[in-house]
Amino acid sequence: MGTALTEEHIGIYREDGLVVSPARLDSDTLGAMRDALDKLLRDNADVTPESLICPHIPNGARHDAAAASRWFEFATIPAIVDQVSQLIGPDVVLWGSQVFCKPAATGREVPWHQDGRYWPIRPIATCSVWIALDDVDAENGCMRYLPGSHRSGSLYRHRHREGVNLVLHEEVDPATFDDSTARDDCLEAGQYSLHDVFLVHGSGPNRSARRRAGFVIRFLPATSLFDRGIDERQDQAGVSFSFSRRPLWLVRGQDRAGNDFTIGHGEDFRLVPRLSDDI
Ligand SMILES: O=C(O)CCC(=O)C(=O)O
Repeated sequence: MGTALTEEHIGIYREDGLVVSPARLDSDTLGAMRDALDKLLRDNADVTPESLICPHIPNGARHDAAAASRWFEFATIPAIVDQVSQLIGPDVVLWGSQVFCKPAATGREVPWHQDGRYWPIRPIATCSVWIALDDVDAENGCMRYLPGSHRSGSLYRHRHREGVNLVLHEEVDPATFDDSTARDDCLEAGQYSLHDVFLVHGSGPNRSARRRAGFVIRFLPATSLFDRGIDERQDQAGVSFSFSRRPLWLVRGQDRAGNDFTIGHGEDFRLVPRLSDDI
């Protein structure tokens, strides 16, 4: 760890919308994350593993403060936050995280989408860090992306798509883009990539005999507002939630947009799918 992004990496991020970090997790940290993942999966065996939302936040008895604080440590690894601030500026807010774990053979598809379609952040801005907890490649459903699709800084038309084998139900209308330039974000366990909020990306189902797990950390520049007034309910693989009580942490610099860092802290937090959940 500890390797800063070079000008070349930053250039790739600006040009393509995604860059693989030159750093990787050391083996102790990777081992600790994989152990934490095993526990998370055991404790939430009734929740779709493709959509384990915000393990860095306590979730009552089944995901207590001790378990959450491990994930919070993972979500705020200083070398990773340093790289994020190289990309989005000195004022950085941790606002979300998610485990996308696709079991062998049955793991679901994530349709082509832009993250900005889903989130109440204005102006829309986020850098997501996708950490591979397993080796991920085309066979086990690694993330795929359309290089440069973020550059317009706008959202493409999305359409609703039904299906039990989908993690998300909004996808970029296939008529609006050409996926012939798609690239696979192949990573070894412990490597990670960083991607822009407007990047068109998704992933295929896991048809292999290997699990495909990733831990994603979401950061916004503190020049954007996490706007709790935009309270659209979200539905991911059967997990329904809203963002209204989501706790935020300022992890670098100063807030410049009037974000509220008190809401949601120290409250019970539920990961299980219940329509009344506010996470
Ligand atoms: O893990 C995946 O396949 C999708 C991840 C994703 O959409 C994201 O991190 O924004």
